[in-house]
Amino acid sequence: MTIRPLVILPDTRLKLVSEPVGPVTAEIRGIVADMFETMYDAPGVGLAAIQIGVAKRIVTIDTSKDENAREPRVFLDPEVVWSSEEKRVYDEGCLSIPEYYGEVERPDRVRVKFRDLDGKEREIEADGLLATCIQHEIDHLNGVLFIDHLSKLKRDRVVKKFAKAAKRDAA
Ligand code: K1U
Ligand code: ZN
Repeated sequence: MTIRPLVILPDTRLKLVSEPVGPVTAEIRGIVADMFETMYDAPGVGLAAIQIGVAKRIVTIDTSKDENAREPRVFLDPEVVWSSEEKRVYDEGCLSIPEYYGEVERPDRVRVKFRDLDGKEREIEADGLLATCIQHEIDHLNGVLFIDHLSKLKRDRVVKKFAKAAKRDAA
């Protein structure tokens, strides 16, 4: 298992639409293991494969509060099949946009269809942080960032700030 470098804004790979996973091979299992290693190290509660530069529809999540009672979840090819009318606002962060937070409104509960690491089709109903996180991660699979849900003014400001930092780091 390897901690992989995170893809950071304004890297254009974050705008890619990721590809379906296909068969669950040893390579896919290796990517998932590296995603958990990277997510726990960051630390984060979720990660989409594109955040380590892999454009496949793979998501890892662990919203447990206790480091000694981990609840790792893997979602392959996840799809929201139902969402509640009720909304919830959460001050979201993103490992690809470090130290920036913004309030995003999303459905409070969602039903998500996905495959597990045995390739078995499953469905869960999520609420609370898990619902927010899975929607944030599915957005990543479609090249959408949480800042795309903010006003143009806020989005432009943060993109400009990270573009400037990237330019400075490259010099
Ligand atoms: O996808 C990502 O960039 C990971 C992101 C997931 C997320 C967080 C909050 C709302 C929606 C989605 C993060 O994990 S940011 C870091 C974070 O929230 C956190 C880190 C340590 C402890 C608790 C939370
Ligand atoms: Zn993110």
